[in-house]
Amino acid sequence: MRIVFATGNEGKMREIRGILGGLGAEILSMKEAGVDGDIEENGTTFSENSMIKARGVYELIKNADAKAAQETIVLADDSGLEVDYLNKEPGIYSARYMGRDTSYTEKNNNIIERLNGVPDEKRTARFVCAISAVLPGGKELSTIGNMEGIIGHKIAGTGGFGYDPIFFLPQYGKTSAEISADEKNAISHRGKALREMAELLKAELA
Ligand code: ITT
Repeated sequence: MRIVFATGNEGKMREIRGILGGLGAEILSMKEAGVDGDIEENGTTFSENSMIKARGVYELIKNADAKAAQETIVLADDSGLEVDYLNKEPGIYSARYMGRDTSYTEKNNNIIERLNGVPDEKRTARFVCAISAVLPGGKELSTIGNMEGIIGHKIAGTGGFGYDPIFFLPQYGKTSAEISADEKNAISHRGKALREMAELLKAELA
C-alpha cells in the first residue's frame, strides 16, 4: 500500500513526511506519483474541502491506472488560519487571501495592520487542519486538529511556512516560525490531525 498526499504545497509536504515518517508506508506527493490536476475547493468547511481534494485525486489516479488505485490510499489536508477579531478570516480562504500569488510577507503584514491597536487578549487565533482519506475499497475517513495562539505584533522567524511568522505561541514566547520543526509537529493542528489519521489507518490495515 502506498500513500499519495493530495497537495501541491511543499511546506505542508515537509511537515507531513516528518509526522508520518514512522508509519513505514511509502509517502508520495502528487508530483512524485505523477498525478497532475487542479481540484476546485468549493466546499464551505475545512473538512469538506479536504474530502473534495482526496476524492478528486483518487479519481485522477483511478482514471489513469485502475490497478495502481487498488494499492493507493489518498490523503488530503485542508487547513488555514482563523483570526477571531477578523470574524475567523481568512479561514478556508487562507491560501487565496489577497490572491494566491501575493507573498506571505504582504499577507502577514496586512493581517498585522488590520489588528493595529488591538490588545493581546483580543488577538486570539488558531490554525485548523482537516485530513481526509479515501481508501481503495471506497471507504472514507476524516480527522481534524487545531493549535491556539495569538497574532503577533511583527513578523518573526523563518521556519514553517505561510502565516507561521505572525502566529505567536504564548507558552513558547515565540512564533511557530521560531520553534523547531519537531516542536511544531508535536503541537500543531496538522500534527494532531495526522497522528489521529495514522491511528485510524493502522486499524484499517491491521
Ligand atoms: P493544497 O490545496 O495543494 O494542499 P494550499 O496551500 O492551497 O495547498 P489550503 O487550501 O489547505 O492549501 O490552504 C492552506 C493555507 O493555510 C496555507 O497555504 C497557509 O497559508 C495556511 N496554513 C495552513 N497550515 C499552516 C501552517 O502550519 N503554518 C502556516 N500557515 C498555514
